[in-house]
Amino acid sequence: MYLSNHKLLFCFFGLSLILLSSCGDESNSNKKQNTTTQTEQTKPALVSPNFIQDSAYLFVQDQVNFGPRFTNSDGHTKCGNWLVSKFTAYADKVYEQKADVKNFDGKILHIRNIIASFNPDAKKRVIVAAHWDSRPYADQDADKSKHTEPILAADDAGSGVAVMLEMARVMSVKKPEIGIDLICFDAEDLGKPQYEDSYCLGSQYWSKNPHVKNYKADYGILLDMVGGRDAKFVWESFSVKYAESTVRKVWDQAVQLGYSNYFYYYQGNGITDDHYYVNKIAGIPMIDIIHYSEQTNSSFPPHWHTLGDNMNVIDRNTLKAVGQSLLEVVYKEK
Ligand code: AHN
Ligand code: ZN
Repeated sequence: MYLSNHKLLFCFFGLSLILLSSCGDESNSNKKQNTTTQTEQTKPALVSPNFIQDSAYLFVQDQVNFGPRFTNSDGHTKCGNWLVSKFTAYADKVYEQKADVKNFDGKILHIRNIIASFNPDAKKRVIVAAHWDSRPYADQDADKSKHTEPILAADDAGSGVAVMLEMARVMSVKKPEIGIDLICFDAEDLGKPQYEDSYCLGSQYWSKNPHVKNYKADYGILLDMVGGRDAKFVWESFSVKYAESTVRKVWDQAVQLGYSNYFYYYQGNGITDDHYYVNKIAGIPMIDIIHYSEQTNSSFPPHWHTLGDNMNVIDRNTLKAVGQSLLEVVYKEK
């Protein structure tokens, strides 16, 4: 009797355990389902096609494979030809703007601005731009003996152009409603701080001589060092001065897509970059998305203008955060 009671008790506990554990399973699976549903609900559906980060990464690598690409160099000519052929395959129309301009040292630079247009006849237009030339001297390198060596410029040129190439690839499959001009500015990065207006020679030229007569765009977005690991982007002050509504639009979109670890609502310094001349000379409101660092006096990332600006600093996730946010902004425009 005692034994059978024990047996009964055992059975009771055994059964309870099975019941309890199955209840637990059920509530767990309910929770899982709820979580899944919630994630699906809070993650906004994209109106734009997918920006493939591995593809963008390879576009950085492709450029770096040409070696240094500073204006007047052999790598520059080869990379320029490659860019024209890639953009010709993706865009409706490609313009090449060639000119001779003077460098701060008096030497003549053979510059080449490359413009890839989608829906060239659309009235509403948005510019996405980046410089494509690389700096001929690593004058910020910790090793002084390297200051006259040219850099590979994976980030400081390569990343912005790579984002534009991936945007072009995606837009060739499904066109946005508005007109888009992807502008690769030349000769941005040969300047010296002590010479006024010695940077951004390609954008200065384009702003005085746009690629089409009476060219107009609603706004522009400049990309500069948009591939670095853990990059932060803040509100660069010329962008805010000339195009605050565009800054807000891009940052809000990026945050909505979950990229608040890259895009910060923080007031930064003013940077004399291509957008400065497009704003001042061409009168087109243009913002600058540029890597901001708290670690350096320059506010640029530690690899800036050093031999360290190579593939090792590039992170696909940064390219994705910038590229998908821009696509989403562009595909929402009517
Ligand atoms: C200045 O240092 C004033 N402008 C730098 C713009 C730049 C160079 N962006 C990338 N490389
Ligand atoms: Zn630079």
